[in-house]
Amino acid sequence: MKIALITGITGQDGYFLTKLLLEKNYEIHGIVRRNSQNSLGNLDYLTNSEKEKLNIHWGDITDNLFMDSIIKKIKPDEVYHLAAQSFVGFSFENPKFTYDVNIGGTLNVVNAVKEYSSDSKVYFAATSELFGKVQEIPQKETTSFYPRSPYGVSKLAGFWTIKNYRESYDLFMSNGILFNHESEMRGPEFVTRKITLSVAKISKGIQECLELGNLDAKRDWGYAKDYVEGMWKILQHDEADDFVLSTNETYTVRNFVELAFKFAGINIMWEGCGINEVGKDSKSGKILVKVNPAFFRPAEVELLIGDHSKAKSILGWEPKTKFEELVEIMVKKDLERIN
Ligand code: NAP
Ligand code: G4F
Repeated sequence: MKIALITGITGQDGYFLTKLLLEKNYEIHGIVRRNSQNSLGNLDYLTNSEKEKLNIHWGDITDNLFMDSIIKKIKPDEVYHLAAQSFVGFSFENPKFTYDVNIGGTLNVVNAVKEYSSDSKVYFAATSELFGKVQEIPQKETTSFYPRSPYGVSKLAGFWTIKNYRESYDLFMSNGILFNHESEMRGPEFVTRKITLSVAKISKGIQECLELGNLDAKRDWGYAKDYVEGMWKILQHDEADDFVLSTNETYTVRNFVELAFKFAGINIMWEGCGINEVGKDSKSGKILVKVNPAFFRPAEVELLIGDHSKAKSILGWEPKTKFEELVEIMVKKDLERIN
């Protein structure tokens, strides 16, 4: 039985990766930060029998003594390092905290592996935010990086730490440069889930309006369940390397809003421009979407569109879920939850 350690197991990807590795019969260890409710986050959506199979270790990746002792004790075959302060908007307000977790925490993970379990394979959750102000369209492994936020800069340090440890100490450490991937388990502050939750509430009459920032930002949005399969494939490959995982399609926030309302039976009509633009219910004329500059970012990533051909040819990985299906899954689940 293979042993896996997942940092960030309570997050969106942690949930789907746990389900995948349970299916593959792994012994799973997960790191969970202590919180006052003893909450296991998204893991609470697992069945009791799934939960009973997990080995939870309470601790924080910024604690190097904790990371050393865990790695020394478990000696995992595979480490999926997903834990991070992952919200770009928050990173502008809390850059130091973001650097401490995303850079310091990553260093603790890889250094513990180097010192105490050098046969472990490590997956690092890098990101399309590395491309930021894009230098090439579409973005692939060879595209130059230009991060646009403290989050992006912190992940760039993580990316190079992985590469540097791989080259310096002959360790199996790989970067997954993943484009946005969403799901019904996505945190409510990310734009996709914010939209689908609001659409569900608005359609049930318990929310008046959805306030958003930049409606024209373009993202390459896939389904998280498909992407954790790619993470696993990256660690099954016979050599450590860096891979882009993406859908190779891009849509605006505005497209996401229109489609999400459509799945709730509402047709959105846009009027006005800039911060005065509004989205109205085409039947009733009621304003359902407004622009609120509080959600603009000091520096924006305007366009992301990936090229996953390396992952396709080397790993045989391809996303299965199309944009429309993703939006439908998320809206349906939020309608179900609100009901
Ligand atoms: P997420 O839902 O925000 O999950 C982040 C996880 O990290 C949570 O389990 C969180 O625990 C944990 N964590 C944060 N700080 C920690 C600390 N100091 N010690 C221990 N655990 C800590 O993120 P996600 O969407 O699953 O993404 C997983 C990873 O992929 C992240 O590194 C993210 O930056 C990266 N990524 C995500 C995407 C995407 O589109 N989803 C794309 C590219 C890269 P709590 O539950 O206690 O907060
Ligand atoms: O959903 P977002 O907050 O995701 P963002 O910034 O693309 O970051 C996510 O994907 C990255 C991969 O590229 C990950 F590395 C990262 O951890 C995270 O998972 O914002 C998406 C876009 C942005 O352009 C933002 O300005 O939506 C725009 N937006 C417009 N109104 C909004 C809002 N974003 C949020 N969160 N809230 C709004 O009201």
